Amino acid sequence: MTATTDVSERGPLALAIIDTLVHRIGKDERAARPHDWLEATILTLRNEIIERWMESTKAAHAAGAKRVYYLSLEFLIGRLLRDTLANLRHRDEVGDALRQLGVDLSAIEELEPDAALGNGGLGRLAACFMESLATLDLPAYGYGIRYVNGMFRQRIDDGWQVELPETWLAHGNPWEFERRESAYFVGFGGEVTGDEAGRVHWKPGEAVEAVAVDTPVVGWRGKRVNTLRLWTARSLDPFKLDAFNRGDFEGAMADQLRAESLVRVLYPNDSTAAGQELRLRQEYFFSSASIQDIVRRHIQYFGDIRTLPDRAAIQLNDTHPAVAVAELMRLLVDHHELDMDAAWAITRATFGYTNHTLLPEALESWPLPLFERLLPRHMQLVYAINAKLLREARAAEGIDDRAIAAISLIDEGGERRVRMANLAFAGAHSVNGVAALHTQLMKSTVFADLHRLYPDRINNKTNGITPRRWLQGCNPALTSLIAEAIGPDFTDDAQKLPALAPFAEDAGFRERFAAVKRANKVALAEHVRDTIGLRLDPDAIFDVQIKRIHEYKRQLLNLIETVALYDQIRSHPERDWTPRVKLFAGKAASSYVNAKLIIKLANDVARRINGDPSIGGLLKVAFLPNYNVSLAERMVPAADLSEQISTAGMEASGTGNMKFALNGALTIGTLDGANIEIRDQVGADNIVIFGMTAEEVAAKRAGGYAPRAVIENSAELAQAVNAIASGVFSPDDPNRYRDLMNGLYDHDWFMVAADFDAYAAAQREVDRRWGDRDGWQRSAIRNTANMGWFSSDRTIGEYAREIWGVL
Ligand code: 26V
Repeated sequence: MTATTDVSERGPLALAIIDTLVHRIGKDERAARPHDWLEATILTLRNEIIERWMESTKAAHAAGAKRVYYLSLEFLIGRLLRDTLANLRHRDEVGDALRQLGVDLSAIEELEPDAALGNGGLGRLAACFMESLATLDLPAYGYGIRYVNGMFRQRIDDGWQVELPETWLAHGNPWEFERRESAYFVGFGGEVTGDEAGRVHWKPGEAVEAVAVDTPVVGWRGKRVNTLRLWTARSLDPFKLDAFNRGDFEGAMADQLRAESLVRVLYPNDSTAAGQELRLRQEYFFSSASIQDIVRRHIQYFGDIRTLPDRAAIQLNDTHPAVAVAELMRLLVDHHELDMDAAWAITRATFGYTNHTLLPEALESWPLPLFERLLPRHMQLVYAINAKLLREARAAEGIDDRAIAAISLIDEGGERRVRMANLAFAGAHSVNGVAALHTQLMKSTVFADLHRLYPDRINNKTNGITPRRWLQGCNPALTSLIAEAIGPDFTDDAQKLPALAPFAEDAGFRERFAAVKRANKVALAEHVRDTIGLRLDPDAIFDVQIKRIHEYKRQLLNLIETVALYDQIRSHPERDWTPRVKLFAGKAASSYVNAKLIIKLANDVARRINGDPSIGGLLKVAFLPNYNVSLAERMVPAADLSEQISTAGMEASGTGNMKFALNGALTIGTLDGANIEIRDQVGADNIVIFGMTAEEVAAKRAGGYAPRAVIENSAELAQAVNAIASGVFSPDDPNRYRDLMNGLYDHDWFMVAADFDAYAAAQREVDRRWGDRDGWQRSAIRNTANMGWFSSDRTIGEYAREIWGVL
């Protein structure tokens, strides 16, 4: 890219970008590469943000405002440039300035790496929440870890997933500010002693320094700029000069390496990752630094630690930061010399806890000896808290020994373990689920006994998504069309979207709505052709399942149904089949063997079906590599059908389901998580629901489920399962899927067989609806019109009023 336009036509913004390029990056415009333009643009934009950022902080300080602190080990932000420009209403101006310099803004936006500091839904939710907090003008900080390597990059080699390190910081990160002055000691291990005055002293055996790195978060219309504060680690004595001078270069670096290992990598959310020492170290590292920072700010502004709950609300994003409960207790008791009861009252009034999963393997607990070795003082405090908790429990009515054992912070069954969910529950005044069904299940299953003891604590906050990224940003054509129909007010308040509903009856509007979808499909088809060399028919149904690969999410159900459909088309080519494109994307945790095998199956099925000329292109299957936020932003606007087919009771909420429906896709889904509330909003006629309810799943499990009989009773299912098991899709290794398919016969934990016939019938219902073109478009429009409620602005409003007391 070189400047081609007349230099005299350059406006002040273009000149500012050139100035940044020369003085900050050290290049002239002829030498500048596209990445240099990206960096110069971000750095120039940052200058504008900084002033608003400082204003936001000053105003909150002056008002003595209560601040919200969102503690999360994951923030799946994706790219920032496009959304930041859009929120500042600055995109056209910056686009013009760059054009004067011969640079294409969209092209450099595509060069920005995704900040992939999260696994999936939980991390993306944290990112949507940060944007909504700024949009609602609430003073808030996100706290997390600045991982050097975020979520791995996925390559597909011969159909198999290969994990490559993700290097989002390779070109530096122009968004961030390192705050060397905001640094804290974080200790591990060592010993605890007491003095004559009864004070307790913890002398850690090792310590690292946590250093703050801040990223600005700009709300809609730039109203407010909040801070995402991610911690990086430094050794206290980064370079032991004496060792170096003796020639012991490795010894000199060892401490630094140990510190760096803390922030090196994001843990995958699979069961093998659970219980690893480095993970607990990460959890304590970022919780301790964050709590120290919050307490320091409170003392600096307000002087008295006892008013903390009036000025700070700390939300725990799952149990990953639950050790923060013990850390705040430690600071209150050991440093601020409060007694246990006073400290406990402050702690409970300050924390809220959000649960994001009921899967038993994801409920964190730490072997007691490990917890004690790493955090000896916190162990004592956990015992002390537990004593209080169990005293309260014993005094309550109807709590027997079994309930006491379930409530205890210590799991005594087998190897003793510290239960982080119980600690978070006990240490918070609010405990919330993320969709109505999930919250109900929290009360009746995992937290049943704690709920009986504290019946007012559990509450629901159904998840949401930011419409700035997930409608306006990713689907500008649909945004313009909606604005033409109902005016632009919906961009300030997504709950105005229902005004679009009457347009479902307007034939002209339906055509334009369909044309936008088709253009998005053409764009995605081009991307698919460029990345995996497959040609897609944009007039086929684009049927999309994109999410982490997990057995409970049942990509396997979709694949088996795909095989059954393929078989049907081959057997009955004369029937009036609906052309379909099955699109998959998602990452499997590297040690999750079945998940990786499911990716291989998707690719094997794709190769066979896409290469079979006898089905006349009626069915195509594609697995798109390296699913991330940016790929989702391409796929969501192009989907006709959204696959949300988890085993009922297992998906806490889902948020992908919301993104698709907002962009006019119909959902095929089970009555699980937020699907239920989506049905309530869009209307049962505009969604395709199938399968067992959570209650039916539980009853079937309890009653002894026999999948073999189910498979043998369904000709279509048996045919598909046997074809996969016998190697029809893996002639190079006919046994590749034998065990996976035998698992369906033997136990079928996720009830793929039990739901198969209902799912296949639901897919034929989708075909039928697609055949009624007007009916489909009506439904699509009603989906968009009725999804405003799922804006994360609504969700954050509820947290703010009902948990944090800040609205
Ligand atoms: C668990 C573990 C355990 C082992 C160590 C690493 C690790 C990392 C994350 C997790 C928890 C995963 C929980 C989660 O992502 N839940 C998802 O949260 C979404 C937002 O609320 C929700 O929409 C999804 O349904 C839910 O699966």
